[in-house]
Amino acid sequence: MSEIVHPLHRFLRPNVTSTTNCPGCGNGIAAQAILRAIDELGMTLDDFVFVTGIGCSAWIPSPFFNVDVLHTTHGRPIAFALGIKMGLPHKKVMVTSGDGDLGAIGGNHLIHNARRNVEMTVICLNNGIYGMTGGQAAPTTPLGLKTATTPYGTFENPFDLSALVIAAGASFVARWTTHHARQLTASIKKAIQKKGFSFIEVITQCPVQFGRKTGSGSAGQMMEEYKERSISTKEAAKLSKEEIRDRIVVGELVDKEIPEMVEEIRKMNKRVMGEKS
Ligand SMILES: Cc1ncc(C[n+]2csc(CCOP(=O)(O)OP(=O)(O)O)c2C)c(N)n1
Ligand code: SF4
Ligand SMILES: [Mg+2]
Repeated sequence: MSEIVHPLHRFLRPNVTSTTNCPGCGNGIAAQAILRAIDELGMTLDDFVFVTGIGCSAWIPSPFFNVDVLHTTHGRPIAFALGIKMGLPHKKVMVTSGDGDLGAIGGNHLIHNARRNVEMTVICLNNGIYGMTGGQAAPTTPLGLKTATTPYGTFENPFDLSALVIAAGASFVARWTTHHARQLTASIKKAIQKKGFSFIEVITQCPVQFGRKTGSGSAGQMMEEYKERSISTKEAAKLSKEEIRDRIVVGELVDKEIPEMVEEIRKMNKRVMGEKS
C-alpha cells in the first residue's frame, strides 16, 4: 500500500514528529493557512525568516517549519523582526505570536512598527487568553469573562487589536477566524506580498484554557460560535455599533499604499552617502 503524504509535508522539519499543541487547538489551522499561502504563491521557505515570541502560538513555525526561525523573548518578536528586515531586506519576515505577546507586553513594538510601516507580516493568534501559562486574562479577554485570574469575571475593556493597528497606520490589516481557513489563506498571500506592515488577526480557539474553563465548550463548539457571530465588513457597515457589539467583523479591513520605512532609510542613506562622495 502506498503512503499518502500531506501536500504541505515537505515544508516540515523531517526530524520533528510531535506537536506541542493540544488536540483541537486553532494553531494547526493557522499553521496550515500560512504554509498553503506560501505554497500557492510558488515561494519556498528559503524566502522567509520567521520570528516568534513566547506562548502557544509562538510554536507554530518553531521547530516544525523547515525554515530559519528566531524564537525570541516574550513580547519582543517585532523588534527582532525589524532587525532582520534591516539586515536582510530581500527576505520576507513573518511573525507569528499570541494576543498576549503582541498586544500586552509587546504592545509598543506592535503600534510603532505599524506606524513606521516596516515591511513584515504579523500573524496574531488571538485566543483571548494567555494560553500557555494557564488561562490568565489577557487584554483581549471579553469583558466579564471568568478566567484563572478573574474568578468573578474580568473588569477591563478588551482591546480591538485590528482597530489598534489600523489606528497606528499599518498598510494591510485583516481579521478572520479559524472557521475561515480559505479566506485566511487568501489574506496571508496578500499580506506576504504587501510592501509594508501587514497584520492579520486570527480569532482562534484555545479549547483547553479558554473553552473548558470559561464554559465556551469544545473546539468544534467554539468554531461553530465563530461562524454564527461572524459578519462581513460590508454587512457591518450597514449596522450600528450597538448592533455589531457581539459580532466578529471579518474581512480585509485596510489595504493602502504608504512609504515603507526600511526602503526609505536605504534611499536616505544613498542620498546622504552620494552627497558626501
Ligand atoms: C517577560 C516575561 N513575562 C511573562 C512570561 C510568561 N508568559 C509566557 S507566555 C505568556 C502569555 C502567552 O499568551 P499569548 O501571547 O496570548 O499566547 P498563547 O499562549 O495564548 O498562544 C506569558 C505571560 C514570560 N515568558 N516572559
Ligand atoms: S493551551 Fe490552548 S492555545 Fe495552548 S496549545 Fe493548548 S489549546 Fe492551543
Ligand atoms: Mg493568547
